[in-house]
Amino acid sequence: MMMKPFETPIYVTRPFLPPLEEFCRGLAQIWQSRWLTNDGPIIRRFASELCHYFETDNLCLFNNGTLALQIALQGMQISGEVITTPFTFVATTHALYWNKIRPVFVDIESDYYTLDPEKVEAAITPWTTAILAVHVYGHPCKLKALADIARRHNLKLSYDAAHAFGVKVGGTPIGHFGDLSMFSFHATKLFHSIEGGMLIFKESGLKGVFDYLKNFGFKNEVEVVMPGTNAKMNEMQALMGSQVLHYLEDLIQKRSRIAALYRQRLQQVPGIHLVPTLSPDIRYNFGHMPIEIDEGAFGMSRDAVYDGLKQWNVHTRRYFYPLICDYPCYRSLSVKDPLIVARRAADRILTLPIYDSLDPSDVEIICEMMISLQRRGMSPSHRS
Ligand code: T4K
Repeated sequence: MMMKPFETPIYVTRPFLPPLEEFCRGLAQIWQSRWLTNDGPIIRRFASELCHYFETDNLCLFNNGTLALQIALQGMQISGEVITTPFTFVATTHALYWNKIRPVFVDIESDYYTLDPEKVEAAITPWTTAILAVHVYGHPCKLKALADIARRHNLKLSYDAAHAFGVKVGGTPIGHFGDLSMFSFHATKLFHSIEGGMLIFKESGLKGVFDYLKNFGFKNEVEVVMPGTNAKMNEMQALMGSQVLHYLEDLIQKRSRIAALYRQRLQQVPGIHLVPTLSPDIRYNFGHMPIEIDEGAFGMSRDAVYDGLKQWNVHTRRYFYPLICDYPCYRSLSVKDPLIVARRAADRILTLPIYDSLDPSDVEIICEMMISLQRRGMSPSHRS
């Protein structure tokens, strides 16, 4: 079958937007109050909605996830070496770098691409102070094993939960695990506030520290108690977040149907490897749709599929290629672990379009396109 390109681009994601009239009603309140930022009424309401959603008071909002994580590390006084994953968005490592912490990259496990606890334990040195693990694609890390290592070695355990809003394990929101979790509310996320970030943490004493650090260290008009920065969320962001929150369950449901359709259409395709079904006690958020392409069995490389789909106006992404340790700014770090699984994942994973408004018939076409690419890849003329 001859495939025709989509007339309008299909992106890896599109942000959900609440009905415009609903957002305008919120904007009218902002116009009336003339309170735009610095702990205004909407951000306070948004924070309390999130406290309710996450069943905690230990929560702090920021203008983006990267600064939230930087401030988290600073506020917890993490230093020395931190064991982390190279298979993540670059901001995870940048947050360590900005705190003058040495990232120690270790490998991931092959099912869900999260940190491999055995590799973590093997990498501990006298300088190790913490583990920074990532619930990549919203897949929960090996929570119990990591908690056990952290406890035995007296290390802080922090999670980059940028992808994991809405994920629960055994009914417990994912932010409750470890000492601290950072969530990103960027426009490309399932849950967003245009830009935004959040920390959830165990130790209630950290709230005051994080509040100072995100607001220049101001205690009052004349006292600055620490050298903070400016990482405050504003009222427009909070308004968007507060409204998107009301639609969250519906968004997850819609995405779960898209993911099921992809799985059904792609599971029999030779050379396409789907993420194993998550354990039934995990409530997943379907934030991403990663697949692995095994070049030998599929007949075409992941990059060729990426290029082929692009010609048909389907813009997939190679989250997360290259590995962070291969970026020039981190290449000088010595990496002892051969990172076999992470390298394979970075070379093979393609993240397919998934968002609430993606038309199921377009998902069918995207799958047909991949199958058509495979036929082309298998043909002798393409191979020669
Ligand atoms: N830790 C992890 C594990 C993360 O993944 C991230 C962020 C962070 C930390 C840091 O959190 P933040 O500081 O960002 O809160 C995107 C996002 O910018 C980034 O937030 C995200 N991770 C990362 C995985 O993806 P890009 O450069 O791939 O995004 P971009 O602009 O190419 O957007 C992807 C597609 O989304 C576009 O092709 C079209 C669509 N799109 C995008 C935007 C911004 C829209 O339709 N509308 C939009 O407004 O980084």
